[in-house]
Formats: sequence, structure tokens, C-alpha cells
Amino acid sequence: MTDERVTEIISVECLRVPAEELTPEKIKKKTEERTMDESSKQVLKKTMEEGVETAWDRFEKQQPMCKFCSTGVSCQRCAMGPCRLMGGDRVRGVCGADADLIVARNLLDQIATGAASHSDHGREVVDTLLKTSRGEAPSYSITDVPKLKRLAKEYGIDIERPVGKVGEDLAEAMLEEFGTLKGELQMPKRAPEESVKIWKEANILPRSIDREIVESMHRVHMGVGAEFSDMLVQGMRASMGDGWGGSMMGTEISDVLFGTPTIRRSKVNLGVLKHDHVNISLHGHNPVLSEMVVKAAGLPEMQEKAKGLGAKGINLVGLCCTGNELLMRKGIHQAGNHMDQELVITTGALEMMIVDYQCIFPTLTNTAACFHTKVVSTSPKSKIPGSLYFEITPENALEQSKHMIKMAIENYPNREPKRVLIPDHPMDAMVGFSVEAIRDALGGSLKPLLDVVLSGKVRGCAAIVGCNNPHIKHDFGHITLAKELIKRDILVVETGCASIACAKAGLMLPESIKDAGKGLKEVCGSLKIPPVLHMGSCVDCSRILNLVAELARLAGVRIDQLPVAGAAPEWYSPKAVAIASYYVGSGVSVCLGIMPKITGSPNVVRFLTQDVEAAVNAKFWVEPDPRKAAALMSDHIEMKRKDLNL
Ligand code: SF4
Ligand code: MSK
Repeated sequence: MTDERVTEIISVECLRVPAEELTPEKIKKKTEERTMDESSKQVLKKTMEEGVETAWDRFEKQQPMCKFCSTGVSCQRCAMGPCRLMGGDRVRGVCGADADLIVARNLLDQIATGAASHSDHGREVVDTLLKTSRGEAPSYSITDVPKLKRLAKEYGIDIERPVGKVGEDLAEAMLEEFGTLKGELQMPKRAPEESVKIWKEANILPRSIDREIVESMHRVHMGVGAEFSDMLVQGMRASMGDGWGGSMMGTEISDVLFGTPTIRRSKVNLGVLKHDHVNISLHGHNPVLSEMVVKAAGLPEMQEKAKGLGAKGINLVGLCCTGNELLMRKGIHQAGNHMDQELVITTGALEMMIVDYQCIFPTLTNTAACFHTKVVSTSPKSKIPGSLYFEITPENALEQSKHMIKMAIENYPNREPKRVLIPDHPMDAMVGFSVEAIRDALGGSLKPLLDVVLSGKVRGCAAIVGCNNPHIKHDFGHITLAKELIKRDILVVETGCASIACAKAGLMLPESIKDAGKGLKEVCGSLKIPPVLHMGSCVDCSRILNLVAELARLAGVRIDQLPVAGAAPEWYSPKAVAIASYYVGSGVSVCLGIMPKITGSPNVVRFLTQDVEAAVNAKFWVEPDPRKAAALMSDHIEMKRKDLNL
């Protein structure tokens, strides 16, 4: 390593499973059982033929999973334990905690983790705005000035001043809200007053972003929170600080810095890799890094260097939510979602995977060690053993990106053409449906959308969000649920890995209206848009909050009165738990496809699936069968319509 900015942490080995145990029949069967996506199937088959270990293999090795952990009744919160509630006369931990408390504490811990992850990401984005506005990060610029001014106005900032000054004041006002002494956040005020009133009464209006997360961690300490329902309410308050605070800041300020997404065409699935290009994938969540990598890759000197080593150019592809950010704003092709991350490397055609943070398997470097791929980690929060490490800050991001790209180009001659498998037929997709883009497509207001819902042509809207999880066949939950909902004339909006699943299945093409019900077909057909709209990454679940807030205001009702519902059919992440909690807190009922680890406490289950409704007019359902989930959501939407006399 000649460059001092590059550190190779340690070397790691290729992890292998004994390929000889698998007959062609077994490989075929496993492939069909594991994924629904045709491009993923081809490469997944290759992993088994070559014996490259994947998360599916590790999932199999973990079976049977611990029943105490699966039901949430294990605790290792203190040194008197660990404790497991085994039934009989062993129904309390050493400290005396019962199942209700242990389950509620574990769930609160998860929500706080999810809220912290999103909000820390949001803070980094706002910090980049601050440095950009002060001229300390010259590679970045403020791209959407009108949006900056709209936000500044919302925060009571004088906008009749130079853009840099407005940006600086807005960034400071937002950063202050992470630990504000005001006792409230600004952006929940976007919701109808009547909704905010309910949140106040339910005690779930966040006092600051960090405070709710810290208090959650305090409450889970042994000997603090002892009342399980109090713990769950605190979880909802912390999640509201994420949805209407940290995540919303992440989304809004990413738009200010990098541009508000507009409707555009792109391509998705593992077939977006190219045989004759240097392939680099960008994986994780934060666009602060990836935007600079895109900039650096476009420099003529980089393209020339690639050509000098026999490639036709540089092909950047996205993965997971960093990919979603680039797809929405720049139309950068998307290679796949969560369960595709090892498969991208297994194509044998990837020169470099650059990661920021969240949802990155710590064994990606082991997968890369089976091929010529280099993995580069970039955040001090997320160093990965076996990766190269280029620390990225707003001040150095462009320079560091140039170094990374040079290394990726130099790795191109190391590709082994005989081991390359790039699936054919990348799928086209229409993406970029920010609230602003939807409004523009409708002629400047969301009123036409509200009108078709009120008239009944469109029965309502459903958000499908969240991850992949080997507990369920890859992409099956997302695709099946979306198809079932559009058939029932329900418009679907999506973020995160759910959106990539449906894009890979062709549901984000205007032509997919053929699968929609009559009313939705007519509405989407006249607008030439798909019945499943791509709204971005996981932090962009806040775009969906903005959408429902605006629709509710236009209709003159509360959010919980709208004919809408949410779903996370394949969730795995604590961030998804936080998202589901802030949707329910905001008044949107949510159907989970995977049971959270709460069944050890019937009281916690009852609270979340029934009692919470009395406070916030929304609740959770859990339904692993996406067809049944669609029926549940559709019935709920029809009930809301009836309540509004529609
Ligand atoms: Fe056991 Fe209580 Fe300690 Fe948990 S907090 S490990 S239940 S003693
Ligand atoms: S990447 S949080 S697996 S959506 Fe946002 Fe996908 Fe879930 Fe990560």
C-alpha cells in the first residue's frame, strides 16, 4: 500500500461450504426455495456450485433457533444474569423481571437502536450542510436552493440573505434539535393539528431526538423501567423523534445538497454489471459519500485511466439504500437489495465494493476474498476487518473517492473472465417519486390524488417498506403483497429493499398497470406512471409521512382517518422496528410479515396489536402470508373509507 490514507486492517479468508455435498438437484431446489428473483437465482446457484458461503447457509446452520430468544424472554442486561424464563417456577429473572418486562425492555432497546441509526445518519447529512454552507467542504454545493429556503422558512429563519448564511442557520437549527431545550421538534408540526393533539395526549411527542434515545437506554437498565406498557410508549416516542426528526432531516437535507428526486428511468438487478467496464458497487445508506464517488468516477482522467487498462469505462452500481439514494437522484443502476449483497461479489465481475454503514454483512470481505473484489470501508463507525479503509469526511470526500476509484481501476486486470457470471436482462424501472415529484406530476398539488381516493377509483394507499430476511423467501413477501394490493385498486408506495424487490419484478414500470384493478389502471394509465411508486431509501420513509400529512391536511382530517396502511413483509432491522413504530404512532396501522421477538409476553402482544389503538387510532398486525396481509390491509382501508362516509 503506497498511499498513507489507505490502511489494510487484516487479511481474511474466503469462507466456503463443502460444495461436494450438493447435487445439481439439491442446488436447484435450494435456489428456488431461497429467492424469487430470476437474476439472483442465477448467481445464487453459482455460490453453491463454487462453495461460496452466503447468509442463507449461515441461516441454515443457526437452525433450530433459540426459543427463549425467539420469544423475547432471554435477558443479558446485567451481570446477575444471563436469565431465561423457562416456565414452571422459573418465570422471573434474578432481579425479579417477568416476561412482560423482559420482552418490553428488549423491544425498547431495538427501537432505540433503530432510531439512533437513522438519526445519526441524519445528523451527518446536516453536518455536511453546515460545512458546505461555511465553505469548509468545497466539493459539495447546495443543489436545491428553493427547498433550502422552504425549510429555512419553516424553521423561522430569514431567507433574504446569502444562501450560505441561510444554509448555516438551518443546519444549526436542525443540529440543535438533536438535544434541544425547547422540548419539541419543528417538523411534527407538518401534521394536522388534530393529529399532533393526539400524540401529545398519548405522550409520544418527542422532546428532542437524542433525549428520547438516551432516555430509552436509561429505562432499559435494571431497576429503572418496571411497567411494561410505559416502556412501549417510550419506544413509540423515541421512534417519533426518528420519523419526524432524524430521518426527516436526513431526507430533506440530502435533497437540499444533492437534489430533490425527479421521475426518471433506470435499470435494476444483478444484470446491471458490465463485462467490459470497471464495476464498482456502492452499499450502505449515506449519500454524503456516494455522491462524491459518482463525481470522481465521472472525471475524464478516471475514464481515461480505465480505458488505458482495457475497460470501456467505469460502471457504478448501487446496493440497498445508498443505491436507492443514487437511483432516485441520478438514475444510477441498482444491482440489488439486502440479500443480493454477497451475490454482487459472486458474479466475479466486481472490482470494488465501497461501503458506508448499516446493513453491511461483516463477512463481505470474506466473500470478496473468494474473488478479486476489494472492499473499502469509509466510516470510523463501520470499519470492516479485511477491508481497505479510506476515512471519509465532508472535507476530504472527493479526494478520497479519487483514490478509491484509481484502485478499483487498477484491480480490473485481476478479474478472472472464466469465473464471471453476469445475468442477462436488467429490468427497467421508473423511479424518483419524491413528494415534490408526485405533486409536479399531478400539476402542482396532491389534490388530484386525494380526489381519486375520495371518488373511490383508488381505494387508498399502502406503504410497503423494509428489508429482506432469510426467514422468508427473498423478495416473495414484497412482490406478492404489492401485486395483491394493486389488484384491489390500492396505490402502493415503497422505500428501501422492498422497493428494489418490486423494481426487479417489473412492478415499477408503467406497463405493470395490467396487473392493477380497473380504477388504479385508469388513474396510473392516464398519468403514465406505475401502480407501485419508488419513494427512496429507509430514511425516506419520512417522505411517506410527509405524503400522508399533506393528504390529511388537504382532506381536513387527521392522519389516522385516512384510508392508508403500512407493511414490512420481510423486515430484519431494528431500523424497521423504529419505522413501524413511528407509522403506528403517527396513525398508520402496520402489518409485519415477521413476528417480532415478543410472543413470550401475551400482554406485550395484546398492547401492540390491540390496546395501543385506543391511544393513537392505529395498531400492529402480524401476518406472514402476504396474501392474507393484503386482505387485512384492504379491509382496514375499506373500514377507514366507511368511517369517512366515502
Ligand atoms: Fe437477569 Fe434481571 Fe439482569 Fe436481565 S436485568 S440479566 S433479568 S437479573
Ligand atoms: S437497506 S434497513 S435491509 S430496507 Fe436500507 Fe434494506 Fe432494511 Fe437495510
